[in-house]
Amino acid sequence: MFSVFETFQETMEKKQVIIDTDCGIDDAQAIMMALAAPNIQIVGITCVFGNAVVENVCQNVLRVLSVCEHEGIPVFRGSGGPLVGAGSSPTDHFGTDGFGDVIKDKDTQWEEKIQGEHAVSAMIRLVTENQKQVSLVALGPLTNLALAVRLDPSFPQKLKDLYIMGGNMEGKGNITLCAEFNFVMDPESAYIVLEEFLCTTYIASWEYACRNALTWEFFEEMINQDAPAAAFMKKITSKCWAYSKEAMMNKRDVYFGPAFVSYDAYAMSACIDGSLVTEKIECPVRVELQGSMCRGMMVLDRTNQLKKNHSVFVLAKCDVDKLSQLLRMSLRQPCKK
Ligand SMILES: [Ca+2]
Repeated sequence: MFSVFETFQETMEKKQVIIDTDCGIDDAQAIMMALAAPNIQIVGITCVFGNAVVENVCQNVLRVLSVCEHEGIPVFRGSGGPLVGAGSSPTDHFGTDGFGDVIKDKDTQWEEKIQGEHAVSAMIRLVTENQKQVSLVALGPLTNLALAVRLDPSFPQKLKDLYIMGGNMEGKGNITLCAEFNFVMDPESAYIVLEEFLCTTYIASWEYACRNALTWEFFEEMINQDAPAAAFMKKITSKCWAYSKEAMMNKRDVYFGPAFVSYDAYAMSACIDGSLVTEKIECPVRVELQGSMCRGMMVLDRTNQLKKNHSVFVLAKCDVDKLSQLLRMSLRQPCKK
């Protein structure tokens, strides 16, 4: 016997989504959010280096799917480094394994659970099979996306739309003076994506996340819910300085004041519920590739000096109550979907 709500969920048309991720703690939160959303169908998760080496990223994604009992979603291994240069080693932002270095029972069979197809090929195939129906949510360095457009120049126009967590709108950096982590890890890929992906694009920048931050009290309430996903999130944030109220006091305080910010959740939440974004700026953008201070910085061209004929939506304000609700629900898993 189905309830009215369950019947509604089953008949509702779902939004198809590919998640491209460098799975650290906030990616896990964003993936869980998508898993919990009744209107979202994840058709594949593609992995990229970033918060950890790509092998760790793959394992982290598999673990999130296992905690939420969604092991059937295909996971693909993608780029292990940026287009240019050797790339820097992953930061200790979320520990060396991306999940706060607290997980001891490693899965030695993880490689058998990853699809044989490369992430970039899978991305192109899934989008070609379902043209104009797939939303791509990019939560890490944009290397896989840049490679996809090089392999198939029509890839962007086959997408329904693109959501990116990355870049900055006020020139405030979180890893270098002026640039945000995902863009800095592979500036050339970020440049290619913002020049060549002419599909509808939404960008959740570092400052957008910080300006729409939540409280540490909310964070405590969220991770202390009685569900396996909440317990998992509590565990991986337990020793991570980026989730330590005390450690972050001095860091984020400089620009934005003390608060809890789950970066990737901002891009994912915009994909799940567009009404959650209450203000956005429509303008062309470009990534700076030169310079000793600004390499990797995203620049907003609000006066049309670049003469580009493609604009993106840079997100500016969000409904934090709606965001809180999605975050809260994301940790009440596993649940029937
Ligand atoms: Ca990420």
